[in-house]
Amino acid sequence: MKWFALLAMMAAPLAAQQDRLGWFRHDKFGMFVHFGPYSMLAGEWKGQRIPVGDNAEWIMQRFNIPVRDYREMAHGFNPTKFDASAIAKLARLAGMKYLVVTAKHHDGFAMYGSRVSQYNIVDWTPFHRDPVKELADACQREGIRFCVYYSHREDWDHPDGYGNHWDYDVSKKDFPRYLREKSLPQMRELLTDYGPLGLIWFDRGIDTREQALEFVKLVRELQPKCLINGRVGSYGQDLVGDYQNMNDNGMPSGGLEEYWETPQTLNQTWGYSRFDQEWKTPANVVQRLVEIVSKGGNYLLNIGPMGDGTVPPPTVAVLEQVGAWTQKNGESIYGTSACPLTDFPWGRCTVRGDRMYLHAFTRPAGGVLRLSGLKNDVRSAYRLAEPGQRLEIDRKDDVLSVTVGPRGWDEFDTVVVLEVSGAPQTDPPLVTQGSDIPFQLDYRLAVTTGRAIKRFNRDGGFHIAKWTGPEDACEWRLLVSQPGRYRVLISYTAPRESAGRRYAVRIGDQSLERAVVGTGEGYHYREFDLGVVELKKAGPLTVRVAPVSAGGNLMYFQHLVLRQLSGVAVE
Ligand code: FHN
Repeated sequence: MKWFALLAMMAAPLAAQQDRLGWFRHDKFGMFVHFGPYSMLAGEWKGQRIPVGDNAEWIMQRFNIPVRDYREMAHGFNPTKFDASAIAKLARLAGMKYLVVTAKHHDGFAMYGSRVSQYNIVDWTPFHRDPVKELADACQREGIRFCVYYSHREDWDHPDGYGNHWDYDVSKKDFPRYLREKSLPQMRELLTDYGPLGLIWFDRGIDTREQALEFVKLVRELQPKCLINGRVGSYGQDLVGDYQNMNDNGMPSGGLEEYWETPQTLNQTWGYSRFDQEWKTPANVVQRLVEIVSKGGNYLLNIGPMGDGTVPPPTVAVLEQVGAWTQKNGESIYGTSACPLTDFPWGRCTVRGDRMYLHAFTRPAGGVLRLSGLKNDVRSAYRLAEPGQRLEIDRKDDVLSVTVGPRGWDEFDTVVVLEVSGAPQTDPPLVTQGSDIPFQLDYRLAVTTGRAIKRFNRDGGFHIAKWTGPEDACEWRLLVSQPGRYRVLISYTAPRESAGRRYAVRIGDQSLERAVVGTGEGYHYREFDLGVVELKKAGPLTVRVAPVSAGGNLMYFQHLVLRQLSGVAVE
């Protein structure tokens, strides 16, 4: 085979994935709906309460409710006030563009008319309606992309599903049988009977990569355009789905180079709890949305309808106010991307082509927004709410000041548009030195080259991965102000297959070459001492880490530390 044919073959799945991701990257904001028989319990079982801060939809597991009793309770589930149109409309008004509903959560109860299991809302309850179908239709009417959540591993009802240790003998479980008899067939139903799905939201991972790939295969076969979230695969392994999920309510510190979404609650639980009244404010929701988008991700914000199907009034109130903001400021959110400039004292920034959207969460003294590090010329500035009114721009040295003035500030977030020459350009970050603080070179400050990529590690941490050859590297620019001898420490995790791979740490003109030490499965980072180098003079210095030769993934790199040694006698 010719090399270009091989290259094209390798690039094809990636291109298809990027194509599938198009709408998702654009839409940014989705509604998560956690709804099931647990909603009726509202956080309480026989006088025992789920504490606020804990997940009310986990009530069956938390109180080890026997399957028999939970099933009996579910017989009475009759959410007559469930109104799919109202929910889809609320999502649209809030500015949400996709909706993900729990078709089956960990309790094993199907919220749709499943033929695979009678334990579903149509056959098992007096309600006899199919909320998943009703939501699919309502979303279509409202122009919202319809998606389903499916708990593919965890199932506390099925004798072979994962998680129920109080009714079933765990040692006797036949997990492949659960997959064969329930999980995969139900997935097939959802992919067949509910029209085109935007995405399937799997949860809590699965034991092996092969099992995850069975779900991926089914989705690709039945709905090739449907996205698959990151949690389809086992935690602690590389991404099997189309994009990464942060951990629940997770907010990365920024700079990820893979597309991601963060699922977040509006109070402290996913399923409804009558005890949890800790609602986020509309300002907080808007600012989270902006922060997530400014870091290059999507915000999937949850609602938990009550047992009768009603959406809790505080949820409606918050989302309506969020909607008032998104309706006016949508241009600064949808279809935008992460901003290379971060860490402003007043807020955040999103980008679309040659426009930068400065989001001011607070009003700085004098009504002036200041930023530094932008290399482009700035053509004009105006508030998004008042495009005809140009704002005064001033540039001194590296600092750009935009005077917004005393009026026109938004309570949640004031958006100022900067029209600049071309896509915003900045210099790579310069790592400077404090007196006795070591250089801490992490993923955030690194500039990656080749295939090396900054990723979420699915345990809530971040690292650099996917570096397989010498051209895949990460680099930092340092400004040395204290020449001297420095101890070099590297922190990483490396599965068995990476052990023995050689890598080089180049610090100016000195190079340290070492072999990767295996650290086992999962992300338990370990620090290794690489020895001592001498930084001979003050001034700029480049540090680079890269594999020495081609092979599999080098390691999951966390950071490099350069710690100055005091005194003369070292090593
Ligand atoms: O266990 C679930 C939880 O109930 C909820 O569905 C969240 C949503 O992201 N996912 C799991 C925990 O990560």
